[in-house]
Amino acid sequence: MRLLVTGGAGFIGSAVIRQVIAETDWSVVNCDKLTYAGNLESLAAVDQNPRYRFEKVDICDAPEVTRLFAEHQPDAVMHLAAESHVDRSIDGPAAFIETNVVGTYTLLEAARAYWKSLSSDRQQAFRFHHVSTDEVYGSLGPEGLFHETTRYDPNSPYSASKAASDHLVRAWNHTYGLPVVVTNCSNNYGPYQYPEKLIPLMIQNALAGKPLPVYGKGENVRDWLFVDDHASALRTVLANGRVGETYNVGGNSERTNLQVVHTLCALLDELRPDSPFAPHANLITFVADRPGHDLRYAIDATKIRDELGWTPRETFETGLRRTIEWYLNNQGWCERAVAGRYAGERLGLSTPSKS
Ligand code: NAD
Ligand code: TDX
Repeated sequence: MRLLVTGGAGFIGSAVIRQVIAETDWSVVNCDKLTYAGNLESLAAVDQNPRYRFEKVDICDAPEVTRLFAEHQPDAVMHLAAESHVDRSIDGPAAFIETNVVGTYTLLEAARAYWKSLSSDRQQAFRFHHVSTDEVYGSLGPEGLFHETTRYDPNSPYSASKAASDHLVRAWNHTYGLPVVVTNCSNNYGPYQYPEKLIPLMIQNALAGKPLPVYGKGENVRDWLFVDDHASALRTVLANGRVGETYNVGGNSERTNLQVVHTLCALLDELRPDSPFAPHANLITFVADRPGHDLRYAIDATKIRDELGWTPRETFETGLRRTIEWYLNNQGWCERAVAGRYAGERLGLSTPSKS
């Protein structure tokens, strides 16, 4: 099996590639533009492996994407390349429209032309796997779960751009017969996540004794999934998912943001008892809310469990401990990831668009 992964230098894509190289005999081509979020250091464990190749390509670059298909002859595409941070989408939506919508369209068109050129056996076996988010379903109240049939209701520029891309993928299946599968996953956490997202930002700030900025009252709920569990779900759907279907992926781990930050602070107190900043919960600071902040996400992952036998391995507590230990042991990765790019400043307060 030859797999073309887009966005493989990012948080989830690199987890997928490390897992695929370690646990299968597949070959992987990683197509990534290397934006601020792309980091080849996250692939150090595989970059000498003969089954791994890196191509620095922007998915919006149609001739280059066409070349990738011709040159590497993939049996499947797993599409993760995206602008992924909600706060950045509020400050500057253009890059989100460009990569998430136009980029997905460009990739679909190149995939379709390539797929049409394959023998009928290879056409049947081919898969275009689009990796998406639960945020396309909008916001839940205190009750209920997102199902695969939940109406799309995206609220942020990020989630609207992902919803648009989901619709394009669905249409390329319906109209052209391209064999697609789609997954919509809840919030991931784990090693190698860019320190702009809640959990790694809080870890980095706590270690530096900086305030831990909780938006609003910290009552918003997310359904957390350890990144390696997401990677295994993606492999499961790619291998066994039914063409044209959507699978929701979630961790059955709903927590308010305030619960997440308190749990994280308690673990840091335990792992760094001599820190001058312990108890770290004293650093918690309530700050202005995110504009349009979705209240609650929660996934019904019954379909992927019952049809494909996937369930997560980590609980939130075991996964968070592993994550914090990884960040404590990999401060160099964090420092290099943000150097000259991001100083931990507040994003997403709708300051004038940089685009
Ligand atoms: P990330 O921001 O860590 O990584 C994105 C990667 O895509 C980076 O390596 C970046 O360089 C690359 N990229 C961006 N624009 C590109 C372009 N035009 N061409 C080629 N490469 C480009 O994101 P992530 O958290 O790993 O998310 C990966 C995917 O999973 C995204 O599609 C995201 O919407 C989806 N997702 C993320 C989460 C989450 O909690 N992080 C949850 C559900 C779904
Ligand atoms: O400093 C912060 N303080 C805070 O209270 C940050 C960065 C976030 N938050 C809140 C906002 C959210 O309610 O924490 C929650 C999680 O925020 P993010 O880490 O920015 O994630 P979220 O907005 O939920 O989106 C994530 O999950 C779904 C990913 O970034 C998306 O790519 C994915 O699709």
